[in-house]
Amino acid sequence: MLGPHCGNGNGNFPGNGQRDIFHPPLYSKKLFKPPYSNLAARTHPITLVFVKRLLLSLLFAAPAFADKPNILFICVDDLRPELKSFGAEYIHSPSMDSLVESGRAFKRHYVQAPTCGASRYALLTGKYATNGAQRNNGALESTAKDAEKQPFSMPRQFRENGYRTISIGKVSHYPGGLGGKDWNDPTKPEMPGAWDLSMMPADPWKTPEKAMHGYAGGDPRKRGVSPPNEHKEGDDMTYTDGWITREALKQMDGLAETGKPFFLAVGIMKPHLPFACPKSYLDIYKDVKLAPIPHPQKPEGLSTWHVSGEFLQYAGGGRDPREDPAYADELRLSYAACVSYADNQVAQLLANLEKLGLRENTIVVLWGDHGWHLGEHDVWGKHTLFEEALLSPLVIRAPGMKKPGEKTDAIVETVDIYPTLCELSGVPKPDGLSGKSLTSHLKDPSTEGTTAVSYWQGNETIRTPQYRLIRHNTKGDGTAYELYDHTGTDGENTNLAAGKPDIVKELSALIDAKMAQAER
Ligand SMILES: [Ca+2]
Repeated sequence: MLGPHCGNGNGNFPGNGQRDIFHPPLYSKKLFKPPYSNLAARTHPITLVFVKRLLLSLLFAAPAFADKPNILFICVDDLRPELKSFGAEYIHSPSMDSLVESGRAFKRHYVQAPTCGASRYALLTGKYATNGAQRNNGALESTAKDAEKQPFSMPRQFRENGYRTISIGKVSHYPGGLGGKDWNDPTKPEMPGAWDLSMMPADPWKTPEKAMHGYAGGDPRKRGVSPPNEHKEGDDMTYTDGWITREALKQMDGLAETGKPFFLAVGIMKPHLPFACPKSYLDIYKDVKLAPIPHPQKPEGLSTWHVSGEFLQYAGGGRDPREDPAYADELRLSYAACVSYADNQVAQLLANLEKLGLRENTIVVLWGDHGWHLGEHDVWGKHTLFEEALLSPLVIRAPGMKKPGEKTDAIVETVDIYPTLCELSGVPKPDGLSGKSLTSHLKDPSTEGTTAVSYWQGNETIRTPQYRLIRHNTKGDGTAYELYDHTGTDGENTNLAAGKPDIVKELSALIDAKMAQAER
């Protein structure tokens, strides 16, 4: 199962009198006090387990865990580093930027796979994928069939060490965490034992599968008919992320009352296709003049270029962004609007954390599950091993961290997150994790990074400070590789593999050495 259905201010935090940074004028304010009593969110039977555990916890409070930090983990689907604080000056992203200002932004964070399910598999298991089943969108669901063989997931590890764990929205691959028909089968959890509660408030769209690609009014996607972008008038509840945030705020309120440490994961769906969000967010960009798309030409030689199949299943009314610059810019601004819509969800989560007095005892992670080509290399989508598809934003804010607001250029990977959160929380690290803790980077942003490996189908790549090597799953020698030098501004357009066999050999061996860590 490949990607077609899967596609995604600056200043200080409130608490010092600057709460207004969470209320940019063009964002809807009324959602900051959601009408929880009207909530009719879909809840699967795991909720019953949660309620039972909640009652038990009230009877048997666990003070031994009370000093552990909470974790608020925010996943943003298909978010490339298209944020003002990451250098995209035209983007209105004050809340994510405020997190950057008070935390540690990793400017060179690479995902393991340029597709939702496989990237999240690496995040949630902390392991590189070593076979095809772990490299596609069904990675968690398929490995969960034999729970004994599935790596011990991060939320399960926290849950078994005193944490209450809740997932709202798209955290694992399927929003709500269930596989099967309509992504809605309670007998098919993607990560058995991981969550006290896992849900997707899909109400207007009926099922998580329809919500994943939902339009205003509860309309689901119709392949070949529905447009790639839509911006109807309305508040945040017009589209899916408003529902996810409302439920997440409700759950955060409840968690704050338990007195136990929590691991609350919130999966925001935008800017994943379709680029659909309220018109007010698009209006932010009405006067923006975009710079030309960098290197929009199709690669001439061997590459992971593709025909943009995920994008082309939407109906553009006969227009193609690869041939129509005006349409390309329209889509780029729709993506930007969806980033701002996602940003307002982050705003509400952070503001609620503040309101509940939890900021000083909560680790916040913001993570994009992979990048996205907005026309670079003649691709509209992900699913390549180019920089555009593999680079995503990662921000970690830990209580008491040194030098907040200083960014790091160190190369880090998604698999590093699991051991980092274990170390910060005093939760034991399971054996066999592929990544390395990033706590040294939180202490000192000048700490050197390592290298990052990624994979897509049978092809593999490694990024070093200077090079990217891509190793294709084809027989042969120099023709099976792409080697790009990042010293200059070439942008992965000149394949140097044929002239640098020693570098190719060295980096290819490094891929093998790193991937071998997953076999331990
Ligand atoms: Ca994604």
